Amino acid sequence: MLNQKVADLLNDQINKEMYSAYLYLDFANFYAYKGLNGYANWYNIQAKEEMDHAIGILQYLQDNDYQVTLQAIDKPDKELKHLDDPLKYGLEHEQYVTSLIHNIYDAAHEIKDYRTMKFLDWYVSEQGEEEKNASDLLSQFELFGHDPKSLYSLNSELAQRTYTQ
Ligand code: OFO
Repeated sequence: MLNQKVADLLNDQINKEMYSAYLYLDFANFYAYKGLNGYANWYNIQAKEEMDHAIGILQYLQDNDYQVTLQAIDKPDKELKHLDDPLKYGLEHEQYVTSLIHNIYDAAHEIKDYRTMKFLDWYVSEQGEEEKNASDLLSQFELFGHDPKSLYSLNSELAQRTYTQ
C-alpha cells in the first residue's frame, strides 16, 4: 500500500508531465510556424517523451492499487516571440520539474518508501539529462543561432532526432 501523501504527489505529477508535453507541443508549433522544422521535430519528440513519463507514473500507481484521478491540463502560458524564447522557458521548466521530482523523492524518503524511491531513480537521472539537453540547446543557439547559415545547420541537426520508447 502506498502512503497517501506520496501517492497523491505522484498523481499530481502525472498532470505536470502531461502539461510538459503540452508545453513542448506549443514550442514545436511555434517553430513549425517560423519554418524551423528541426526545432519543431525536437520538441515534438520531447512531448512524446513527456507523455511516456506521465504514463510511467500512471502505471506505477495502478500497479500499487491506487485509484488515479486525472486532472485538466492547463493551457501553455508562455508568450513566444523570439526564436530563443522556447529554449529559455524549456530550461526553466525542466529545472522546475526536477524540483517537483525531488520533492516527491523527499516525501518517499521521509517515510522509508524504498519502492517509490527506486521507481523515482529513473526520473531523477532523466531530469539530469533533460536539464543538460535544454541548457545545451540554449547555449548553442546563443553562440550560433544569430547567423543564418549556422542556424540552418543547428536546425538540420535537430531534424535528425528520432523517437525511441
Ligand atoms: Fe518529464 O521529463 Fe522533463 O520534464
